[in-house]
Amino acid sequence: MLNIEWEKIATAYDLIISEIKPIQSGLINSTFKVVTQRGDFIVQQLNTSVFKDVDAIADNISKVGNYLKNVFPDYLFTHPVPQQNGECLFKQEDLVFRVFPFINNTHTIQTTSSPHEAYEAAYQFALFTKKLTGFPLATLHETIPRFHDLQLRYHQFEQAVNANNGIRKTKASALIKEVLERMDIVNAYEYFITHKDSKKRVMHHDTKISNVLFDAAGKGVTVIDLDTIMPGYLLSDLGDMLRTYIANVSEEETDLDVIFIRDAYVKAIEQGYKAGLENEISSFESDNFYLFGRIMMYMQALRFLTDYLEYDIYYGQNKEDQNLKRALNQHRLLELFEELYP
Ligand code: GN1
Ligand code: MG
Repeated sequence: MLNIEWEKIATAYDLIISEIKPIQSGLINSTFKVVTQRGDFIVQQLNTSVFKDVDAIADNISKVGNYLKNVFPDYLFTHPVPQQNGECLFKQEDLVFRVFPFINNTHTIQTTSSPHEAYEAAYQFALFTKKLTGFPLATLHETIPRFHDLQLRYHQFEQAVNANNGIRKTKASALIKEVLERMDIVNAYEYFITHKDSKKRVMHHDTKISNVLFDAAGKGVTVIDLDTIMPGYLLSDLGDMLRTYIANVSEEETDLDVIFIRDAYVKAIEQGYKAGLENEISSFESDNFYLFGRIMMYMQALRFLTDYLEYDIYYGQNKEDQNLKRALNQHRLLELFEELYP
């Protein structure tokens, strides 16, 4: 952990911080809950090697936030907190921070442990996209260019395979072979995105369960973690929910024999999403629901395996061969998913 100069952050945002608590929040950014004289806030440090253009992120969030404030004033959107000088991003040498209000009486969860939670989350992600139906899509930046482009991810994987001639390539050889052979999924992806009835919308692009706020009664309240809001296809959000909610274990599970798929969660995602998006979803998109899951499970296997071959520059590792193990997990999930939903 880099040295965070909390006093400077406190001054910039006019906060007197009395408590700082790190919050577990994924592989990329670092997040803290702080208690202050002005209430509780979330302080997030952006990972600038992943998010190279932090101003683009801030601009997207501000445009979407303003639109929602004007058109749907009742929609709960977590607007970033400005500093005293009006800027939202606080830059301290190489580090970049922003602050969000902590929404009282809400909490996040780390794992999906009932179909109800899956339904509520899917409903909230769909509602977010639905509310932004009239938003001018072309004004959004692509905060990570071609983020969920499966063709690109496949290509990056091939390059990583060709560039690595070390022990890791030997260790991963069986999986590399299997993964390289799945061009059928890349082709299905191409078919989907080039079809006349697939539509670009404002998508969240990181729909894991910990990016949803829940209230005490277990109802979804809103979605958070808005760095990757950008134009995209339904496959991104629906696919990543399938990837992250339907298994009984997380992507960190290393015993492949214990993984199974919970059908009730698959149904809950589909129903919750359709309820949130209402008539906005086309029958073509709806018919490709399972394809979205295959695409995102496969993409994540590719991304973890690419990172393994590139010595963990993106995801990091805190256990030996962790990214290989994650890739094996995602590949197993894909196999199980394809068996159940051919
Ligand atoms: C990253 O850090 P986190 O969990 O929010 C990644 C996602 C991956 C996920 C896999 C910007 O998200 O795309 O699916 O790890 N985010 C980025 O755990 O690359
Ligand atoms: Mg994230």
